[in-house]
Amino acid sequence: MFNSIFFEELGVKYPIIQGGMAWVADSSLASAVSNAGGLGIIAAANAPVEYIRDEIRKAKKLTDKPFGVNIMLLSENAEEIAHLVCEEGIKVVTTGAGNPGKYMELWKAHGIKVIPVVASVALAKRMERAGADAVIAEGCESGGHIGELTTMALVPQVVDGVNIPVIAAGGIGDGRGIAAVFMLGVQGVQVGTRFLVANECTIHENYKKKILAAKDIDSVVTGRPTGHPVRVLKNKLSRQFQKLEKENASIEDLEELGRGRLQMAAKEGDIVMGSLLAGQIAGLVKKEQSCRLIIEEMFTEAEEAIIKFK
Ligand code: TUI
Repeated sequence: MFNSIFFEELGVKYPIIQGGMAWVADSSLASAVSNAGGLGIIAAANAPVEYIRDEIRKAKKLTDKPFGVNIMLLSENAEEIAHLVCEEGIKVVTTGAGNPGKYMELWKAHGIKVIPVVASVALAKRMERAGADAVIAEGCESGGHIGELTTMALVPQVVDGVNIPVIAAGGIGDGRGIAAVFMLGVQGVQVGTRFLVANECTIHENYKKKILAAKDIDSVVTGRPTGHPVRVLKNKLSRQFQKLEKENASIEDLEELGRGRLQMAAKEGDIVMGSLLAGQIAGLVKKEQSCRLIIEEMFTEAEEAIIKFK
């Protein structure tokens, strides 16, 4: 029922992309998603280039299915990663937190499918003109760095604004969410938060427990004054951010407070002073499962949701 020519051409069974979650989306998660019939993604974030090369090579050993790399454009390493994906023969690149226009020609010359994450119609149109193969329209329900619009408002406007496939992201955690955004005209979904608790996701158990215990109102957006708002689960760190923001602290002080916090949460399991990136849909995520079960369950539910209305 949820057939998508775009994903079929990529050799991907289910129209689902795993979010390029910084310090979370490694070769273990990406290969498990790809082996389960979705499109797995390794997040380059601001990790050292050699670490990302190793992760790409590990993923190649773990799956013979296509997988992609997410490039976080605010990273100092973005340019080097842009070349690395060409050297490593990566087939799909997703980008976040910026405009990847300057790399587009390079990636197209290497036959890479480019799928930028956009948070506005204007950027979606610019990306289409620059040669993007599809765009991911990401609403502010998402975890991590976000734009202003909700998925419900952004997605249909992007669908109407471009002639390339649109993939929806933000607030999609089960099959009802998939069915809903297909009604808005998309060809696929990107899911992050639900994969945080996948068996194959290597983040610290403490982080997984926080996701499983989260309620609907447990996330908050910090960092607005820096120009890079980020949705996280509430904890001592987020409260410190809010306090500094209220006191009109300098951008340097806010950035200093944020340094290294993703690794602290994901790798060390510091759920008090680490940055627990998660979407608003965390409240819906109640069980740890394999990536295969997550994907199969979500698409079965989506079909059931549609059949109800037939
Ligand atoms: O990129 C993400 N999510 C992320 S990146 C990240 S690491 C980070 N940590 C602290 C501060 C900033 C980043 C954690 N989570 N999602 C994709 C995304 N891209 N969401 C929103 C956007 C976006 C926003 C504005 C893309 C482009 C844009 O405008 C660019 C332009 O030039 O118009």
